[in-house]
Amino acid sequence: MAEKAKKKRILVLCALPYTNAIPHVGNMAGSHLPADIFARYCRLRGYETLFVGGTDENGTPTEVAALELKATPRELTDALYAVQKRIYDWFEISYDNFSRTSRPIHHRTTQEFFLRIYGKGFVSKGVLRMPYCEKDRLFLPDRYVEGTCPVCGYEHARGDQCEHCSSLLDSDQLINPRCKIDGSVPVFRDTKHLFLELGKLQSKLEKWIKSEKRWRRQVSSLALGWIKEGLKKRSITRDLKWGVPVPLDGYRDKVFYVWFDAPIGYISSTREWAAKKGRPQAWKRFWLDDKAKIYNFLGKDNIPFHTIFWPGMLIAHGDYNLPYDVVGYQFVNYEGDKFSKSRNWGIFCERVVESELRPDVWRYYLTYLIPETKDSEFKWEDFESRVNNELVANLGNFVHRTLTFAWNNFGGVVRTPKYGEREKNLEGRVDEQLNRVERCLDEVKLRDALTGVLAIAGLGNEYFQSSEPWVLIKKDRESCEKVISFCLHLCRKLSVVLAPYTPEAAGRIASMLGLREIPSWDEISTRKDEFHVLKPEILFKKLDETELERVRSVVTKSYDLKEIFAGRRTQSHGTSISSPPGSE
Ligand code: B3M
Ligand code: ZN
Repeated sequence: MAEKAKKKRILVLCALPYTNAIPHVGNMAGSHLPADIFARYCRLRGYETLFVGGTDENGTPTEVAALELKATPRELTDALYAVQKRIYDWFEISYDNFSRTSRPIHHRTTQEFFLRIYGKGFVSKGVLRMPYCEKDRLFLPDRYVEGTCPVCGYEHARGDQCEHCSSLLDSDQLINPRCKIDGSVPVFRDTKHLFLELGKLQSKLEKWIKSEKRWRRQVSSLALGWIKEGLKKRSITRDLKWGVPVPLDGYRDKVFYVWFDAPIGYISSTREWAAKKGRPQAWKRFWLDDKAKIYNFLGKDNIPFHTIFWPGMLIAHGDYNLPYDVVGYQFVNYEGDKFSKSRNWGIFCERVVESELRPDVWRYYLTYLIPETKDSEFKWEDFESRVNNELVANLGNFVHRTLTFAWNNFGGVVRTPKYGEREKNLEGRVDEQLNRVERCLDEVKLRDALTGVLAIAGLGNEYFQSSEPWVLIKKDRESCEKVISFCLHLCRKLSVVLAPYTPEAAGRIASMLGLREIPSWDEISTRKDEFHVLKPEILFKKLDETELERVRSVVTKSYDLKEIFAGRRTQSHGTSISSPPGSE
């Protein structure tokens, strides 16, 4: 069984954030964190695992942001890539490679990809009526334009997609279009473009989507909804300067549409990883060999692109693996409303790194917010109670009381005696929970799995409490050692199952248990002859009102992009984004 499990090959991909969209904790809980938990689990299982991502730096989103900051797209993305990278590092998101779609390897990969599908007849030429600003003498692509959604009537739909109903749009479909920058009404003019012939891919896509039984229902039903409407060709080029140039005569002054090149970023980031490893062909193990299973983690509004548009591109190309699971999530809200940077409503990652709370505390609570089947909501009251009642009073307490007892009463050295009926029964109940954790993690039900982890700590606490080792130590040292040994083995198990969620705490548990490292998943039930425990330290501190208020006042004030950008640009070597000039 273990041998077979080892042979799995898993590629974990997280949707590439736009460089200028510095994440809030909802973004963290809605893609990076679950992708990381899953990747860490796969590594613990001994699977051949690769987890890659990067920043999505091309096209309109970047041009618009740069324009607003009076910077070049290059300056902007250089500065903000560093900010983004630092945030994921702080949260211990264990990317094996975190690339940028502005890098040459990505340009090359995108152009090769395009030429291939063009050669196979999946790209057609055509003319688009695009909004054109007569004042600036420039075509206004997708995100420069907003208007009313023709599908649901939402008034702030973007030229490429309605954020409200997720419909994919072209800007000439918008009712009452207006320029996003100055609000003026654009005129429409013809311009030559290239199109992906999605219609030609419809039947293959439909067959594929219907055959994928493990997807969440909300993902399949959204995807099948688009199929039912009938797929139409979709433009893949834009009249912009910043992006991947189109390598085709007659179109060389254009760049690719950002949603065309961005998903190819998954491949180029894998290629970059392989090149950095000095094994330039190794990326093929994940993309060309169908033994590899690809898991895509993404938010709700990215679902159509990952179930239709990108798989359509992959089918057109013909060589690459399609996603095995499209783990599409719902939305995370904040205290009864949507997150909003402009209204300063939410918790912002560039401030969380200054919160002086361990990343694990955030990771723990954010795991509960992974919107697996429905929208979730960050609530401070809930944060406080989960941290204090679960992380501190259940998990932390069990580990701490066990280690402290072993340290104070056995000088840290605890042998493993023969266990009795009681321990064997309890072991059975623990194994049930372990199986549940494993099953849930395999199915990417990350929150349910964490509930199983807590249940194990709960069983440990019950056993410790009812065994009264503080009484036993005075009259029956041997029985007492049995209880503590059993609890230490439970702590060891916890260090394994906690590792995907709270990696730092899991590592500290292992090291306080005197282990060299966190055991692998296969060794979870191994019985050790004895433990040599180190002097225990508190695992997690209780959050009192004052501390909570302090944290809250730090993390709920976002820096605006201007401050962050200015802060980065002036510190050429600094890694800190903690004090952009003028923010104090
Ligand atoms: N950057 C959209 C987003 O951040 C886009 C994802 C690209 S994944 C290939 O929501
Ligand atoms: Zn809509």
